[in-house]
Amino acid sequence: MPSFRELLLSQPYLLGTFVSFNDPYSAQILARCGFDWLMVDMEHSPLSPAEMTAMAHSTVAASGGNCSPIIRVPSHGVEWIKWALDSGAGGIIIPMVNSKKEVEAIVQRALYPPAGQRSYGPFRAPFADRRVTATMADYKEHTSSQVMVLPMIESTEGVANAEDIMRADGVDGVFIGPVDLRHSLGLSGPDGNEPAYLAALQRVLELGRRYGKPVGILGSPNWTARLVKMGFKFVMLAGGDAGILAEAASALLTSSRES
Ligand code: 3PY
Ligand code: MG
Repeated sequence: MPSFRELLLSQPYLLGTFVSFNDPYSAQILARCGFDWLMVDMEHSPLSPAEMTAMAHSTVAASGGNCSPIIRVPSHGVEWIKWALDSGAGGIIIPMVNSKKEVEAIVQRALYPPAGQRSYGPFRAPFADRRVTATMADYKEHTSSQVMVLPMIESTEGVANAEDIMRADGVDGVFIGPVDLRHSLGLSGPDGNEPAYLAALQRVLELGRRYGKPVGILGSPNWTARLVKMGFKFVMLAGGDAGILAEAASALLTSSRES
């Protein structure tokens, strides 16, 4: 099965969503629905490292390797980055990265020597990547070389420092958090046509093109086609497991009451 990196660099765009239930079940269901990737969200859900690891492995198993788990860590801390990567996931998304100093520290935590200082112990990685054998000896060669380090740009400071973040060695692309970015611009909601917001998106997209690194974003379904046309290479559909369930349940009740 191709890795998330190989898919992202070869396909026109990838569609994902996020999972937040403290159990592999929603990841299994959504992984079977045809999403290219699922973000396991440790930032805004109180997932333990053990739950995150089970959700990542279930995503791979339920989809036969066709859906890649990408872990959003809750902060830049070395423990989170280590646990997320040791699950064998295809990448990490790191929230609120605002400066060159922050991105350099993240890369140090995510990469093995000589590029970084990651410690070796991917005991659970064989369950996320079939190329890794039980001894894990080949994890370094197969999986770690494919892992994507994806800092989030989601503040005016992050946009101002976007070039430093984008071009940092060890950074493989960036992910825009539109809600936080819009809050930082004094706006609300997940999307909109305000010139300051569109200029921020265009700036990051232009840097992505210049440095040959893919840019992703959270997107509402009615904005997805437009985001892809603008140049976003991976879109995380809003809602996630809880939102999709709530929306489907409301629609079911409404149509049942009207039938
Ligand atoms: C944001 O929009 O701020 C996000 O973090 C999206 O996941
Ligand atoms: Mg955010």
